Amino acid sequence: MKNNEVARVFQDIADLLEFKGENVFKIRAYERAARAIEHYPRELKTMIEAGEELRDIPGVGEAIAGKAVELITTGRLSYYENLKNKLPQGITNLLAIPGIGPKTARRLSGELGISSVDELERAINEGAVAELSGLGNKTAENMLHQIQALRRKDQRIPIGEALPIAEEIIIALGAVAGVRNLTPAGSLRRFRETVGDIDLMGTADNPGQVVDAFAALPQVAQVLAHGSTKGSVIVKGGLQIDLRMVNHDAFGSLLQHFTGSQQHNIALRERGRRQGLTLSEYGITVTSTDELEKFSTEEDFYRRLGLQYIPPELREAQGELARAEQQSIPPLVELSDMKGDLHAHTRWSDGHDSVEELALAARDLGYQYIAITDHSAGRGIAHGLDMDRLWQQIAEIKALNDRLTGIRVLTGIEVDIRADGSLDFPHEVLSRLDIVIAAVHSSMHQSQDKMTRRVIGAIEDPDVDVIAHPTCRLVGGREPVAIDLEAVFRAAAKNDKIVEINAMPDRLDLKDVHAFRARELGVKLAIGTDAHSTSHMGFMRFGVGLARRAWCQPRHILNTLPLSELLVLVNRNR
Ligand code: DGT
Ligand code: CA
Ligand code: CA
Repeated sequence: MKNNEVARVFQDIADLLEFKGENVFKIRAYERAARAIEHYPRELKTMIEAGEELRDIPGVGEAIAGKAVELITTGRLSYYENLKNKLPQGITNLLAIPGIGPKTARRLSGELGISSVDELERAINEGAVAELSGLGNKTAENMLHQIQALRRKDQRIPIGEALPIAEEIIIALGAVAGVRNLTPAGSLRRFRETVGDIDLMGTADNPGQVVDAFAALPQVAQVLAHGSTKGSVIVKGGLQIDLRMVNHDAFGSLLQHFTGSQQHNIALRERGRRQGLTLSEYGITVTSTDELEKFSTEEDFYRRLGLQYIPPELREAQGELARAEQQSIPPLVELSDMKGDLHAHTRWSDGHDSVEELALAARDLGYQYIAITDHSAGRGIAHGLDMDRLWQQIAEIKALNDRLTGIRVLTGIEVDIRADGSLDFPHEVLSRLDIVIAAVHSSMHQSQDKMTRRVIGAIEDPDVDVIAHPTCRLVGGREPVAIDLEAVFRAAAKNDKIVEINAMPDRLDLKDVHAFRARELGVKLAIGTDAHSTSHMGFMRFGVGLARRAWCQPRHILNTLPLSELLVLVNRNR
């Protein structure tokens, strides 16, 4: 059972206790634990297996730690089951709808017999909910909106789809006179792997004009709200976009507020309260005098609170405030730090472009090097290279390096780790290449034990430099393979091997919390795009965003090294 599932159970418990009218401190304790567990960078399951204490997690007390252990080791929690059994069925689903508190839920269930979201929707459409005394049409309509929003939220959009849409709209709105600072906020700016919606912020001489242009965009399928400073639309394809515009001098607090995360903002507001300050999207109010201070930049906003600037990717309420207070947030890796791409495919295997086309694209991106890592001819991989074709490719790369200036093409391979743990190519071949990345592409349903040994075997092979996409998961698609990442990371650290952050937005593998843990264990990471065409090389920014969420600095990322230092490192075993 994963952390977010555990967190959901504790949040449910909090809601059920509230429904019952229980002690507020007890309710808060479950809520706090749910949040702490949801954002905790390590899987609780792994901690339990390692015999570590869950009580050490801030926000998790003795009683809740015990319940977490029961839940994770047995898959169920008797306390939770008992609680649910004593309450009307389906009540949890109603409580999950924003705006429906325990009191309303009790009436919907008691007076109308509603026990599911679908039943509630039907009752609203039939007018039964509006007829409940004290509720009325407006409340019922609002519930309907919340249900629809909730359904949309269920279908989160991968960042790889959302960011280009946001950028397209930013370009279109940039044509309005007097507009400035148009930028994504929310989870998109924090580089979460999926987003519930797109939040856009900006400033303008005349904010209303920009909102008008927004509502009139050809991409828009439905306008949900249209005011003088904000608008909300659904674009074709079903994604919601919220736009907020203010005058130029108040941009910093607006952007800060709507970048979130909500938990980060809650912690920040709490801190402000202790300083006698009230925080909002409009600025900071000195509580005693009611005087509003405006901020044109986020830097100024954080400085006013005595804090170092906090990069959006870190705003997840995971200790970033304490670090900002000590001015000790490190400089995170940036796209401009990247000196090359270490994972790319050409027409030699299943890519679309030639080695030369990739090399020139890499040079255009300002890189010093690109590694060509086509597939080996393992079973199940189309057009993998056999030894003969690999030698031909190496000769082509050698000739290319003699001809091209300003970019070095590294020879490489994405060698398949077979089901039995052996590699597709022998030492004689692998030792001739600049860089060897190894990855699993088949037999993905092996037991955790077997898979873990399979990957660690590759890590211990002296010819292997990098383990690519270690969990094989696909965002919103294939589940990760069963693998003990903690053990993989420890083996990588011990053998001085590199683990990949695969930047392809469908993969993002390692994911943020795992990259965080790998870095903590001293594992060196590499960001590879897994490009199958020159256009995919732009995926690097997604990998960098993910690495930043894992608090990575340039020194944690192999391919921030200049060519000369990189070559020393990957050739150390050859
Ligand atoms: P998402 O859209 O689910 O991927 O996540 P976010 O973080 O983008 O959340 P969203 O779009 O609901 O709100 C954007 C930010 O606005 C959020 O991170 C914090 C801030 N915010 C301000 N007021 C509220 C509020 O009343 N509720 C929520 N959820 N967020 C708020
Ligand atoms: Ca959002
Ligand atoms: Ca939003």
